[in-house]
Amino acid sequence: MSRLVFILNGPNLNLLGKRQPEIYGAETLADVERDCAALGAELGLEVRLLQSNHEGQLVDWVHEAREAACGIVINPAALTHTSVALLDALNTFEGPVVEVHISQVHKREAFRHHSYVSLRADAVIAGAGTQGYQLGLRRIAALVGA
Ligand code: DHK
Repeated sequence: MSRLVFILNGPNLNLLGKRQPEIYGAETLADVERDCAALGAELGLEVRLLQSNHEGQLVDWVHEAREAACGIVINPAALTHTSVALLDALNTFEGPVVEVHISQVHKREAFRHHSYVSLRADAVIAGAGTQGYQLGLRRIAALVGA
């Protein structure tokens, strides 16, 4: 079995650390990548962190994950609330999927309360800050028996 976990990130998360730090915190996506790589090494998992502002690119990465990855941690960002295409792509992936939101979306605007991706996700983590990615990785490890 593959030991690779894809950590996928949607629109605007390239600005993590600079964008609304009062909501999303001061850590950057590079910090998230470093921390997840270190945790992955402990858990015996390799991680590949990817970010795109484009829905189709995220769909393509989910298709790649079908061949390459044992699990997916995904923060779809705004696509959470809009993207049937991403949901359909994730429905073609056989391994575990954990959905992560840095902020506690249920304390925010009503339009953030609905997630298409949650119809597929095996676990959903919201409001744990960037630590949510590591929690997601630990859950993938448990589900794949790493
Ligand atoms: C990130 C975003 O960019 C928003 O569009 C989502 C999510 C919430 C987050 O909390 O990580 O609504």
